[in-house]
Amino acid sequence: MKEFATGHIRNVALVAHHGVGKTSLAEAMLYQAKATTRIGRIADGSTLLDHSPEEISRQITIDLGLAQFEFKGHKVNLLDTPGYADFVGDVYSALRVADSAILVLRAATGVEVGTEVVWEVLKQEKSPLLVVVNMMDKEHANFDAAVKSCHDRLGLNAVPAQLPIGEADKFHGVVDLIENKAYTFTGKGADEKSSEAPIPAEMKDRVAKARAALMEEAATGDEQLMEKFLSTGDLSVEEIRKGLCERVVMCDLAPVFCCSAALNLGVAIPSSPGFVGTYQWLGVSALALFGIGREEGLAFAICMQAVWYVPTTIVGAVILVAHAKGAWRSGEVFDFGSAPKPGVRLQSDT
Ligand SMILES: Nc1nc2c(ncn2[C@@H]2O[C@H](COP(=O)(O)OP(=O)(O)O)[C@@H](O)[C@H]2O)c(=O)[nH]1
Ligand SMILES: [Mg+2]
Repeated sequence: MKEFATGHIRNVALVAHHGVGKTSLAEAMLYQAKATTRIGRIADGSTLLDHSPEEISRQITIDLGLAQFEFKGHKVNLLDTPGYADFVGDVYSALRVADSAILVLRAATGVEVGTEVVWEVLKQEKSPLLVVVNMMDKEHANFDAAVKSCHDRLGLNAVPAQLPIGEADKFHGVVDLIENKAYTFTGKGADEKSSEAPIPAEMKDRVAKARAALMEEAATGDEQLMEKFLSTGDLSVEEIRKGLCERVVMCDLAPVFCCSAALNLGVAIPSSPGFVGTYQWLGVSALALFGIGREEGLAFAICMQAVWYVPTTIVGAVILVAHAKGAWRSGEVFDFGSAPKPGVRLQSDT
């Protein structure tokens, strides 16, 4: 197996209420990254992650699963957690070793009871996170209401980094607010193709307003950026990324994206960075990766790494190695299910 330096490994946990599409999103990301040649479907019991007989018959995730893929020279370990409160222990395990989290919401309901449960764990573990509003294709999908529910019910500073083009059966594209570009979809699933398109005329005002809000949020943590934003009303794409990175790392802000995981719509868009699963690059190590590796960015990243990420990464690596003994299966998907819980195994190993 190809080896990656620690700095090129990302551990990302998918967390949410049950049934909102975490496993489907993981499957679509694995497909987009070419880690698999087909998109597994929950209904067919053909997913890489929900593979035990009980998970297939119940169509739910029961055990914490780990899948990996390579993206832009980085190895991404995705930790797919179960959504039922009975299994919340696995959410703790995942977030303890993850660098960052993707909080998935259902577009029609926004924050749900299970979201509130995982939110408590996210706060406790101080996980930098992004939000993905999934199921944008479903009836009653309402992106704005889902974002609002993050503010109202979680007190989370959720800031759109994308806007959907159309909702429910009209969902057919996204506007990337960072790059100020629009993408529309043709086809779905394995046939999905995104291509750049003009921002729809009827969305221009809304996009301008949302982008200004995003820029203001990006500028808020950085004096120089704020000065530039106040004097010119504008920031470059790199400056927006830099400002967002710093605030995401400090858990001050969660950028919000949207997609339809089961249909593989919006999971990846052609321009960089595009791939929702790797938007955790907005996290600490992203400072270098996103080409904003200026001296101050790197110094900040190194400080954060030393204070927090090095100890947690080491602990995470030890736990993963302890559990992985003999458990890697074909398809490079690792199942925690049959292994003892982290800590127990770790103790007996030492
Ligand atoms: N229409 C639609 N269905 C979805 C989407 N994402 C997931 N689903 C379906 O919702 C159900 C639950 O999905 P799953 O990935 O198991 O959710 P999890 O419990 O959060 O892992 C499955 O039947 C999926 O096919 C989506 O974006 N659109
Ligand atoms: Mg699942």
